[in-house]
Amino acid sequence: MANDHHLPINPLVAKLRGDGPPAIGTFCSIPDTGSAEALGGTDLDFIFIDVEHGLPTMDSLVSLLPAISRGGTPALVRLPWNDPAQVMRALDLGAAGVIIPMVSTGDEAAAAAAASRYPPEGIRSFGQAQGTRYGDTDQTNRQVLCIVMIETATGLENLDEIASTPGVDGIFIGPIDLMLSMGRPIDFTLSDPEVVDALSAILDAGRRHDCPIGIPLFGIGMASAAVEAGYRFITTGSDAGYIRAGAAADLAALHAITTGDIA
Ligand code: 3PY
Ligand code: MG
Repeated sequence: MANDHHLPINPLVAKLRGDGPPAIGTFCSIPDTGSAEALGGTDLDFIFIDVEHGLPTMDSLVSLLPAISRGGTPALVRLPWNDPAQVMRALDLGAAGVIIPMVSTGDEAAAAAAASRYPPEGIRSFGQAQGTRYGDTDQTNRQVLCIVMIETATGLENLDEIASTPGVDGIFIGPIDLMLSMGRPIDFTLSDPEVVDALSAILDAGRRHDCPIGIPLFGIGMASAAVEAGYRFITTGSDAGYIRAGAAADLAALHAITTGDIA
């Protein structure tokens, strides 16, 4: 049975592959439909629902995904692990793609890609609610994104086999887990020379294998370097961070006024 509200395309697919500006996304780390709908109503290119480290759980997706898509913004779901059941569930609930943490080998990347695609390319099971979300199963296979994370020293060693795995649509770097795995101290400025080398190696592999590379920004000050480096998708901020920052900015202004400490 066909789904009667087919989506034409997932705009992120062309964005990742194109040569225009990188796609920009924000973390959804609060499982609330109101805040998710507010994020989805912006001009962001995607929302990154963080089921690995944020408050949303797999159960939250049933309400978060429709809330975000009301604004027309594609939502990618970062799953807690490379588990085919979770991949299929997130896609069935309406995710435009999945982000799989801690992928360290080509085989692990291939497993994630297979879970994201219906036969003959993969092993995704057909469900009537979303099975033909983008028209038919072939078209849906082309429209959902399977993005794997490189964030382990082993993943770095196996960079080429991961970046060249058929069905992998992009690599999102997890710089902090990568540092930990490389035995380096956590440094949110990403200026540790060993980490700088690792990031360039990933970008080079992306160019070699025509695989878009993405990275989270830990502060908007990192944005121009990231754009210049050639990242195809970047994340900035989070719902929780924007609430904190907005409240703090107003509070600071009001404190300045109430204490008379203004120019
Ligand atoms: C990391 O830095 O490890 C991440 O997963 C960022 O999202
Ligand atoms: Mg990580």
